[in-house]
Amino acid sequence: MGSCYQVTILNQHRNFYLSLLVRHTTMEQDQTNSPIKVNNGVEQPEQLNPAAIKKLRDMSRGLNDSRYYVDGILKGDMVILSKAITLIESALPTHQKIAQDIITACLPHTGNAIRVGITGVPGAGKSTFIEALGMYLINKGHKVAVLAIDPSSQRSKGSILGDKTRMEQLSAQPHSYIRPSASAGTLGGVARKTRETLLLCEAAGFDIVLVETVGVGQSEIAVHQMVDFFLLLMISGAGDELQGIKRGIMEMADGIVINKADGDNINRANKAMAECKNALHLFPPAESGIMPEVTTCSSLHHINIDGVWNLVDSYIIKASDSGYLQKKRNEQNVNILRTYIENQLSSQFFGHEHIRKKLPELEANVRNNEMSAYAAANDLLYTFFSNTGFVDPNE
Ligand SMILES: Nc1nc2c(ncn2[C@@H]2O[C@H](COP(=O)(O)OP(=O)(O)OP(=O)(O)O)[C@@H](O)[C@H]2O)c(=O)[nH]1
Ligand SMILES: [Mg+2]
Repeated sequence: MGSCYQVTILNQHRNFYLSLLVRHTTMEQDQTNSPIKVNNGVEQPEQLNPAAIKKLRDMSRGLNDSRYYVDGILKGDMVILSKAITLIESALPTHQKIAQDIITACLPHTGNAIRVGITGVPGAGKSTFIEALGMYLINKGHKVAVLAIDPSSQRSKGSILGDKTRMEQLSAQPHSYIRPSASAGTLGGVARKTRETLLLCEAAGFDIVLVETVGVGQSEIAVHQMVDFFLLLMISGAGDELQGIKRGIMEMADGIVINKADGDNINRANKAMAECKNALHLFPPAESGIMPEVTTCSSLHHINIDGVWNLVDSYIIKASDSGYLQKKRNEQNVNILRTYIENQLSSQFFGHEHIRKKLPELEANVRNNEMSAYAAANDLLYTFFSNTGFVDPNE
């Protein structure tokens, strides 16, 4: 019974307060007459996690709005540039799609940089040289981007980070941008990503792009196909047979620099320079019509870095005056198209389940002379094309 009584009292109280509340709200907010003291509103805490909301917004922006990236890149925003390069490097089809949109929109703003490829045997001093040349160019008022092609899986992330510490001064400069190589993959894939990164760097206002090859063999060809000037860095005394540098690579070079010309190494460096000059005379004339120059420098002690740059610069002037530079870039574009098609066809062909099943048997037949190579190839090609339509790699 007692509890019933309590409930009635409570209800009476509640009704009384409710009527006061109604009166109060109809009193046109006249607080002086209000029997209830009105406190200032207390802000409600956020119901949603702002960090998560921002992340979602960024994600949807990332996936939908290439404009966000393009605007940022054209303003020279390095953070946005880095994010866009990460999309280029991503294997996710949605990321690839937006990356291609970004590149297409940036294309009209590319082509304004001098593109220099740098190659040389391991330990020739490429990273040290890039640090010295980069600092020299920054001091001359340039904006310098440094990229690398490294398709080899042997090189760990650690040594790429090592490169960054070797470029300590350069990486601290606001007008420099150093991007280590895209993670290991096929050379074709890594080269494409580096080339696309190069284009975005140009759109972001970098007027000199240095591309270091840190692989061996084929990566030189990949770099050669994306630069205006291909520089071969050599050292003296590392063997008579031109340090295992293949003749083909020397032939590709637009200029050769003998590095580490310092201390008691200067004489040897000069001797190596003379040998190189002689060797170059034996090569057929370069397609550019410009004879490759040879010089020496010390990257460690910053000796003759300006001389090396003059060599690059005078080549660029001659090649653009003759129209060769434009022709070379146009050809490079077409080469990229062809190489990309070849890579796609090849990976789709050899990756196809029917081919993977059939190939070992036909290879064995060919090996044992039971079938001609052409017949086996045609059999496989027929199998492939009769079982496939075009597969968009971005789908
Ligand atoms: N004396 C002297 N040593 C140099 C010079 N340039 C580079 N070195 C040294 O040579 C070594 C190799 O230099 P790196 O710049 O790492 O050579 P790299 O070609 O980038 O080497 P990888 O990235 O391994 O292919 C380092 O110990 C440098 O300090 C130079 O001009 N003179
Ligand atoms: Mg290096």
